[in-house]
Amino acid sequence: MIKLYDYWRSSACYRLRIAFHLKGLAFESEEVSLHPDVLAQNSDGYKAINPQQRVPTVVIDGAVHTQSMAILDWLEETYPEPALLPVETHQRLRARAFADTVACDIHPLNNSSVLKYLKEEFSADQAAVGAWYATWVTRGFDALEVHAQKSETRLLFGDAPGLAEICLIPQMYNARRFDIDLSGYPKLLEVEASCMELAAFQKAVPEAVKPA
Ligand SMILES: N[C@@H](CCC(=O)N[C@@H](CS)C(=O)NCC(=O)O)C(=O)O
Repeated sequence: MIKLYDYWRSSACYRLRIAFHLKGLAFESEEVSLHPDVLAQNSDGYKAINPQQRVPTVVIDGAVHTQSMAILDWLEETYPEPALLPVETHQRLRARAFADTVACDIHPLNNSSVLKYLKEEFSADQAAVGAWYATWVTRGFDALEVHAQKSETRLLFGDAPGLAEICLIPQMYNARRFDIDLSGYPKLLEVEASCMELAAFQKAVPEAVKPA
């Protein structure tokens, strides 16, 4: 059994929830609340588990691991079916690059502790923080829409979801939370709609796992 230190609204946790469901793996979640009034990630107890004070953390066979993309790599190596990457090497590379655009270029700039730092250290008001968020998400999505438009399949790199969708769908959820207009990304919206027809995505969606 895999243990996931999880927060319902965390997009990095959402990636792992989707992937575990796609692979058909059982996991149990323990909440680490990132809510601004709680900030459980900064508690001494959680810091002892994850010194970076972020989610997700997983415990696999008693071993503690962090970083969603590294955990997704482990997952693919350990449970190759169903595959999360295309077989053809250039398509594999493209799928990884698509996922990295979210995980390396969009998400880190929009992390809650980064936005908090902008407010606290640079006196950014809500409008400035919103503009910061919108800038990085739209620059990333503009590029991803161009790549997605080249796809001739139902989803991004085939007819089944993989690493690219696992990263994209949580970031789109996150963008809506910040009132980003996604209407300029028709292919991304189409891919999202197709993913949301699948049980693995439905079960992982934040509202489905939100603690009562
Ligand atoms: N690169 C990390 C990012 C983890 C991350 O930034 N998690 C966010 C939630 S999506 C977090 O814990 N934020 C709380 C904080 O920074 O205090 C991964 O992919 O696992």
